Amino acid sequence: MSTLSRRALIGSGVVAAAGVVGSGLLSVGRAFGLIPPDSGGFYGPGETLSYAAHRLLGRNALAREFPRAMISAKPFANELSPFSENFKAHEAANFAAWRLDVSGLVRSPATLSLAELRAMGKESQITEVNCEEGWNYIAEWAGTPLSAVLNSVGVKPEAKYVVYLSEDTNWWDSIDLDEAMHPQTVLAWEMNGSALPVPFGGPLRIRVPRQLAYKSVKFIDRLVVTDSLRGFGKGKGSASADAGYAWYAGA
Ligand SMILES: Nc1nc2c(c(=O)[nH]1)N[C@H]1C(S)=C(S)[C@@H](COP(=O)(O)O)O[C@H]1N2
Ligand SMILES: [Mo]
Repeated sequence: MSTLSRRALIGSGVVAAAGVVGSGLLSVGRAFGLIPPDSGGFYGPGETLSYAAHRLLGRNALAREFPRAMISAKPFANELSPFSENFKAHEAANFAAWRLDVSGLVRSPATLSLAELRAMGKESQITEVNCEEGWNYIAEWAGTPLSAVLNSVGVKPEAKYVVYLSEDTNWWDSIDLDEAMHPQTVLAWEMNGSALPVPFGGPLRIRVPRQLAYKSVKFIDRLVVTDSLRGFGKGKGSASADAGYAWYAGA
């Protein structure tokens, strides 16, 4: 850590803020981009502390990657609500008409097929899925780096977050641009060398391996680049945060 960033950390008072996040401190934090969207609630000061510390110290840190021999023999897929008729029709057609819609604060909004996504790049990683309830598994994921998609549509300078949504579930979430541009954040379409199975989020699932698995939303069909999370749900940045979990779920 550089002296400058240590000084910024201490100088902003964020480290000492756990119990005392006042409006002055919040505005300093905001100026440094250190205030998460769910900072307002009971756990707000703690969330701010954790997010600020990670953002200052671990911007480029990598999620742990594992050797191939450690891939779980029986990965566990979380139970899902029943699929819509629309989703079932896509599945029956092998997702040929599945599209990822990319909009918001971008220069060239796009609607991308899986083939177009595949053509934009492939990044593989053997990482762990960590559920907040305590279970986990290791798998190999491959897909298009989210950074490749964002670079191709052109993110406008005022953008701060990428929101990802799924028409088929009410699960949605968002990450800041640092996390979105991180090399391990991928739009995965492959798992353990095969097309991503539907129970694990096929045809397209975001993998955010530096954070808990609830951030890794399945069946992604829409990305919205935005400077504010206010227009989404209750404004806390994700369905999970609206339900009381932390928006920033870094381990
Ligand atoms: N669309 C959607 N994505 C989701 C979920 C979900 O219910 N629906 N569950 C989340 C939670 S809480 C976890 S722990 C992981 C589980 O991933 P797995 O099914 O690959 O085990 O998916 C996350 N992504
Ligand atoms: Mo979970």
